Amino acid sequence: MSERQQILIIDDETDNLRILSDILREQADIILAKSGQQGIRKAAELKPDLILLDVVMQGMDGFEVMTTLKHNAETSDIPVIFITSLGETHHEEKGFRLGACDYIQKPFHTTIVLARTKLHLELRRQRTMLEQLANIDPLTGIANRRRYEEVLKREWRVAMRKQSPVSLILVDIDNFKHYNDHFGHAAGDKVLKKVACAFRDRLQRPRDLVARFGGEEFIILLPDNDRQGCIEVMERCRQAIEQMPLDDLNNPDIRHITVSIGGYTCRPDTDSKPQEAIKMADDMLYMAKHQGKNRILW
Ligand code: GH3
Ligand code: MG
Ligand code: MG
Ligand code: MG
Repeated sequence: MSERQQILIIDDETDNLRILSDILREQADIILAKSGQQGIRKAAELKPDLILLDVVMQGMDGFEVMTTLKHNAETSDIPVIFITSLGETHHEEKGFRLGACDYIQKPFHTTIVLARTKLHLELRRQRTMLEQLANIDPLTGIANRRRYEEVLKREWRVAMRKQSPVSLILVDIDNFKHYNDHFGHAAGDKVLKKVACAFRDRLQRPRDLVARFGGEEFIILLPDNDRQGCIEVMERCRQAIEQMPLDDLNNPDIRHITVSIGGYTCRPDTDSKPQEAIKMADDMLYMAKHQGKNRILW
């Protein structure tokens, strides 16, 4: 994670924008906004790592900007430092109450601005790294089971509220032990990566999620997708793997692998639980294996 971070500076005075960007340019890439509205737009669009926010501004003031940022899920996580001429304790208290991570008074000292932005950028970097470690499967780069279950719980609640269907798909590679025994674990790992990419490429909607569920098992979540949509995705995934060439892995004996897939669609209500839906998909997968593998069942 050596890529440069981004700081968004929101201030209605051009001189302040210039001075601050001169100071901070070495630490990060700088984005400028000359009004609250513009700042909110750029924050949502560019998702900077840190925001420096003036309070007294023409039009929308910094406190209002902060409130808007915190109410938008896309920007609520971005750390914000107020940088303002309002120096009384109750102003500072208000800033922190609204969710600021720091408060710097104008006229500011360069060294203090630098030290504090550096600290918050570093915290941000560490947080991103922890989130990756907690949510991403290191081998395949897709979501892990922990992440899947978290998203499933959230989508389950949404589906209950909207009375919409949710589909779950469980995939298991056929005879993968044999593949490993034949070509070694490293070759098996490469196959797992290719399979993960293939599934990710086959999902179309932004809320669809594929995760590595365990060893050679994958799980797909299709929010707002009915049984017919689920069957289509299952068949698309099955065919994608069956047709996926493995020639580049230097295995002349086995050029293709196959998967078995179990699917389950339901309309979540107060009596049903996400874990039960996973179990239903798993039962379907088990039957697909028993019926001869390389097939889908729902
Ligand atoms: P089936 O068609 O019944 O699913 O047979 P299978 O051999 O795929 O199933 P089984 O559960 O017996 O074995 C799964 C194998 O997956 C065991 C292990 O060698 C392999 N596996 C699990 N995790 C990994 C991994 O991270 N890397 C590699 N290379 N292989 C893995
Ligand atoms: Mg101002
Ligand atoms: Mg298995
Ligand atoms: Mg298997």
